[in-house]
Amino acid sequence: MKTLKIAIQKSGRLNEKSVELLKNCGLNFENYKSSLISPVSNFPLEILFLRDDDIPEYVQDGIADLGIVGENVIEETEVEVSYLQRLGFGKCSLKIAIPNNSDIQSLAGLNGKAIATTYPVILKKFLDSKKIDSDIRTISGSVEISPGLGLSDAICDLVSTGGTLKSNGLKAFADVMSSEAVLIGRKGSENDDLIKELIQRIQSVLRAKE
Ligand code: PRT
Ligand code: ZN
Repeated sequence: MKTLKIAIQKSGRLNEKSVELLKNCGLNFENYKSSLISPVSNFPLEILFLRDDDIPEYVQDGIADLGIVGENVIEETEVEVSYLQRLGFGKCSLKIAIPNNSDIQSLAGLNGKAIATTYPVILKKFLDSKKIDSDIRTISGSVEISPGLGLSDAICDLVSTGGTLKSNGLKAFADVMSSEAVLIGRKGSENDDLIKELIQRIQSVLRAKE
């Protein structure tokens, strides 16, 4: 019998909820922080623990059959995968934010301005759709300190409580996308019997939570 592989985040904001969801589906597995792969003893499934950024490509390329990852990561990596199920956790929004004392007043005011982000692909599409031409500065983290350092006029970053923006003297200015954790698979994988069985279990866990 074939064994499916599901990729989930190894550590970070989605790890705990992903593990909890799979356990609530009745799947038995060890969750050692040191292991990268964990077999499920009562379902033909192996769990791969990965950096979230790698999950969409692993699924697209067939290294994993399924993945749990934020929609923001999928959109940014521009992969071809099927969205199988929204999971209701990891909710956040990708927003453009500006310093509290900024003189930018409208989206058009972002023309010619520097925007720091770790999401250049999504930001570019958004700005193009609004016919705005900004200088997108791709950085790998700590985006929120970049205006204070004089490195950018605005940022584009994920926001959940808004606390990070506030404590850095920034205010939300425009919504780019909203995101939550989703179950993804390869195109067409929704027709696979084992995958169907797993989706049904996930859906009943989600229904029980409503
Ligand atoms: O190590 P790995 O690469 O796997 O993890 P990571 O560091 O890239 O991602 P991680 O664990 O931080 O986030 C994983 C996913 O959680 C993201 O891709 C989103 O889909 C989702 N998520 C939900 C968030 C947030 N909420 C969130 N608030 N991801 C990041 N943040 C950050 C944000 O970037 C900012 O720095 O939290 C800060 C803002 O939070 P608030 O509450 O102050 O607004
Ligand atoms: Zn990441």
